[in-house]
Amino acid sequence: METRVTKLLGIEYPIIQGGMAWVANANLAANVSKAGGIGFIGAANAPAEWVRDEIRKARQITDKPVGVNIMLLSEHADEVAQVVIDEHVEAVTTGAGNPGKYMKAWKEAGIKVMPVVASVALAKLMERAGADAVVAEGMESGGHIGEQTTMTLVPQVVDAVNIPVIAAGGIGDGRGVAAAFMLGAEAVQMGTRFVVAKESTVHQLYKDRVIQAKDIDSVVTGRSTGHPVRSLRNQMTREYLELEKKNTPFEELEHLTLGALRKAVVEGDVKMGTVMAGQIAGLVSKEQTCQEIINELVSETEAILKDRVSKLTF
Ligand code: TUI
Repeated sequence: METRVTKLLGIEYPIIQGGMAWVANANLAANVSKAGGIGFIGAANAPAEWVRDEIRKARQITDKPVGVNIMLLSEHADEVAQVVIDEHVEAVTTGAGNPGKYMKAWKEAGIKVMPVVASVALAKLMERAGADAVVAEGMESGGHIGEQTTMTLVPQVVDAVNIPVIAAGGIGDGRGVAAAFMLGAEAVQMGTRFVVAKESTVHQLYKDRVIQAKDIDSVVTGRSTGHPVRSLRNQMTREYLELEKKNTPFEELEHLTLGALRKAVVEGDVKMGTVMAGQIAGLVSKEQTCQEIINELVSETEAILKDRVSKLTF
């Protein structure tokens, strides 16, 4: 399973754990790396010192490469951008914006830079700015999303750039990994499947909600505010979508979601909290260790690529 991405990052398998806000801490990221993929600590809105501590904790768990995801809407983004340099992080992914202003400093520090993009235009811009790879993320993903699906976005990005493309959004098992490879991706980024990893420290009620989710259980709130977010349907999303229908002002909507992700992840409030998860939640059915998840993904993918593809007749 060697690709340009495994060679770029010095990892065994082309499997990346998405840097999920509040969920992707040192424990999750380091255990994904230890299992042969690569984990990303989600900096989200956290202060830079939290990120530094998590990087150091991850180093205690594994000497394999570990990454940090920088959420560019964060007021701490500038400081976090410096912390990843100071702490010699191997790789950075970015979300919810254009990381152009940090690229030069990261490249000079030898960091592998892989911006998450939701469009061909941003992918091309990032290649020109010196990105090592791009993560093409479809709207099947949980959290903050773009408009295109993974099925349509990935091949268009693959055609538009020469750097390797990592597919994200809607991938939950070996069938999804194999399909991403068919679209031209050289690695996958997965979030929802790792939310329920044994090493994931999210509240048990959050994990249970993901495991119980059916195919149609995710909804997108915030389309009216310009920050569309996919999460699992609950009382909060029902109230939010009602208010959006009534053209409620931005501030009032913000009030409903303020701190809501933390409420779900830390306190287990799956009614009024934001239970971010992707559309593939319906396929995620059990808690497993990061090693079990990665081993299963690899064996499923290999079996499909060997068996099913070779048996196709035309
Ligand atoms: O960033 C993500 N997923 C996230 S961030 C997050 S925390 C948050 N919570 C509430 C509101 C906003 C953020 C939870 N999940 N994924 C990567 C991603 N990036 N998806 C879409 C984009 C994106 C969208 C527009 C990237 C760039 C962009 O435009 C860039 C530009 O300025 O041209």
